[in-house]
Amino acid sequence: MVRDADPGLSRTLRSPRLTGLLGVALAVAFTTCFVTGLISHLIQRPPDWFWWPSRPVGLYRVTQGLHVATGLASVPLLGAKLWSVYPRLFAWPPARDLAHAIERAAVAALVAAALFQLISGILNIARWYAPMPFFFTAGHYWSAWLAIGALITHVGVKLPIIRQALTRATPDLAQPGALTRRGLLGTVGAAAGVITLATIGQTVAPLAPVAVLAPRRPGTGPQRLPVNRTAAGAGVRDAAFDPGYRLTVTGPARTVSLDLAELAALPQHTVVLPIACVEGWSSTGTWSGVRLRDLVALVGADPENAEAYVESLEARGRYRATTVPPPHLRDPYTLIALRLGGEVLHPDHGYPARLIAPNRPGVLQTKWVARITARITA
Ligand SMILES: Nc1nc2c(c(=O)[nH]1)N[C@H]1C(S)=C(S)[C@@H](COP(=O)(O)O)O[C@H]1N2
Ligand SMILES: [Mo]
Repeated sequence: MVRDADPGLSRTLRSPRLTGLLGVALAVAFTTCFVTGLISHLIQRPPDWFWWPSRPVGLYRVTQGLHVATGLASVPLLGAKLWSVYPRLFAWPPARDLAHAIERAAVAALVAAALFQLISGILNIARWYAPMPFFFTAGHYWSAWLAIGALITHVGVKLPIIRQALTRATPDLAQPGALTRRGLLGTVGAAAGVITLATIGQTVAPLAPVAVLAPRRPGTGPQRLPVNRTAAGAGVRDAAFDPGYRLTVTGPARTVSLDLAELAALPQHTVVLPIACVEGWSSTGTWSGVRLRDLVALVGADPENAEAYVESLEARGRYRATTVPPPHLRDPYTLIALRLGGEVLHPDHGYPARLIAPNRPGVLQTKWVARITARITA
């Protein structure tokens, strides 16, 4: 027998059907979040079999926007789901038999992993790393596998109950004047809606004015673009403004070192592309500069079959270098940008030169580029 703190409320509201409906919403949100997160992970650490195109230019903006939005919307859903079953989470004795023990262990793992996912994700968006004594990306990634594994186990174990709860409508037995199941689901849905509306404007520009909970919004910051890491923060101010600055490009045939005048004398191109940060914000800019494929051709690599290792003036830091894979290197939209919105790049946006490529996470759009090494891949 389950003891309950508030039998009046819970006898009417808590039911397998309520838990089942919340569970379906949560499973959809979590699965979307998992798949989009996995895509983001694979783009950043591509195994040999993985291939990510350079078009459509804003695809990553959509997948990562969904990742963060579904994660945030899961907060009220998970809260309500836990509320709907919590007397049973503390049921005594802890296990009736071995099967029950395994089932409960899977639930414990699922709850722990899900909470860990949501909390670490939110801390990362808020850029509050102090409570995370581990590298966020690794912790968030590995616990995602734990969460999805536990979720699949949980759904498998509960399938008969889920099926019954979802096919057989049980009466909505509220006392007169009390909260009904429909009312509760409406409230949870509204909470998820408000959270989405208050944050989605970080990537859906027309909703930016109502994105009151978004740490970064499109159209804000120097040159109307949010800044991730500043030039001062990266310790590159002196190197960026050094008159001796050269962009060094190395390829199979030769190495060239180009000063700013020489870079400006090469054919210039303008593209409209977003920075789409893994943290869920994105903002479109109008970038001008030299095509990466032109630079690579200059040092004797065939741009159709090459990749480029792009390094920053930034001496240390996890995001000081990146590899541009063949689809992006080939793409005429991929630039070493010198200008943003018609002006010389702001120092915080990567002056004197930064990488901007279509359909790539912001974290791979290297700022303050100093060196490019082209390698033949075919
Ligand atoms: N060298 C270097 N480039 C970098 C970073 C960095 O830390 N160092 N941060 C990246 C991240 S996480 C993002 S989202 C984009 C943001 O570009 P912005 O600051 O011009 O908007 O820059 C990327 N380029
Ligand atoms: Mo980022």
